[in-house]
Amino acid sequence: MSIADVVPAFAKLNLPSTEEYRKRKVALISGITGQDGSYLTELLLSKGYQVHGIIRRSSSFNTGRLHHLYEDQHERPGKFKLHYGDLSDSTNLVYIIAQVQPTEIYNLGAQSHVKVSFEMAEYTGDVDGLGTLRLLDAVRTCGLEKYVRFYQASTSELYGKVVETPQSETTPFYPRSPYGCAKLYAYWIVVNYRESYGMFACNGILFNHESPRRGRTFVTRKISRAAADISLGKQSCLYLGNLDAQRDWGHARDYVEGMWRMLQQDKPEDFVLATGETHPVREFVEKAFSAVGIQLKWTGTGVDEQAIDVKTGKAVVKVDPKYFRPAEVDLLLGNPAKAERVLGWKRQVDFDSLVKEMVEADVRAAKSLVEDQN
Ligand code: NDP
Ligand code: GDR
Repeated sequence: MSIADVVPAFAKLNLPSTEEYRKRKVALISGITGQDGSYLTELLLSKGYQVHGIIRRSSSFNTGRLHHLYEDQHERPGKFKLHYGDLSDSTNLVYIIAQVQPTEIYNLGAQSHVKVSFEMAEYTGDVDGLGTLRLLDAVRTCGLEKYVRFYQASTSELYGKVVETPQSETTPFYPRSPYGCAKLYAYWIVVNYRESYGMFACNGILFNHESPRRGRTFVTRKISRAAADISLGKQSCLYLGNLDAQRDWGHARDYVEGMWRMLQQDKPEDFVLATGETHPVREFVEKAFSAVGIQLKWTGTGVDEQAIDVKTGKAVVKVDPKYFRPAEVDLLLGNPAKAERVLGWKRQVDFDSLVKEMVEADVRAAKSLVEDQN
């Protein structure tokens, strides 16, 4: 029995066959204001989708990453719409889904910062874990479980403590943070709803992906901004936590293409998206500073480790233990073989190009800010 059988309002939705329904190409994105949301919106609009996004009410401006698209939509009305909502509000999710009647849902909304999740564990569990359940149940409440394709933003943080490398779809999970634990619940509820209700629901287990639109408190963007600002004399020193952590870093634009491909398959499956390379935080620092012409020399160990600008002799990178995490994920290295074979997906941007693009964008932004202030 579906909701349409018991609630008259839903019976009025008058749904066509699944084939007819899917021809409409209507996407709903939670987390549309984030890094991935903005790239995914660009991709889907370019493919002729009507794109709807869920945004949170905020006292400060939170649609900066979408600004260029929003302006453009005044020229092409009806292709892009934002709805106020929140993954903690079930009624609101039901209302949005009933209104939009999406063919594809991309659940990218999350409290996505691992370190913050130790401080806001319950909230992270609510939004990242139960929020996924709420969205899936909202689909069922609207009687759309056989109509909607569902993408879940799962993460390499599920692997956590190293059990094996490279990590693939069959590697056991061992999360190391409240964020990882919340995403573990989300991963399994997606699998469960797929198996229980025949939903087309997929987990994309994505390794770290970055871009000039990356949030400023994630390590790559924190480094690229600092390299830009230090080279322009606007900052003197960058303080970081664990320099030894190793990550498999790709470009966000490549990864949203993989998300879309997962929902175009004949059957729903889970996929790892990764580059198959890993690099320590320290190497990202070296390459970023080198991109602005600063060569570094490392001295000291542990909390006393620092990087000296070879030309000036000044310390430009230092360790601050306040950025250490109660439990760390030491090494992530993904195996994207299944995605390459089944989806025909492959990352396009390599590590060096990623670092260069991020640093150059931050140098441009810092210079234009200086010009604005003059
Ligand atoms: P961001 O942090 O840039 O974006 C998160 C988005 O979620 C923002 O739009 C944010 O809104 C929204 N959001 C936060 N809380 C809520 C809530 N309670 N209800 C509704 N929306 C909410 O993340 P990314 O774009 O980098 O990542 C997208 C998704 O992919 C996330 O789920 C993340 O956990 C996951 N992921 C990311 C990876 C990466 O390397 N980037 C790797 C693997 C998984 P607002 O702008 O208002 O804060
Ligand atoms: P991560 O990304 O935790 O992998 O989660 P983040 O960039 O925050 O950290 C990567 C590694 O760098 C170390 N580190 C620091 N991290 C931050 N943020 N700030 C610092 O100053 C710093 N110094 C060192 C961290 O300890 C860590 O080892 C990201 C998020 O996008 C998640 O949502 C996503 O699921 C995973 O990637 C895959």
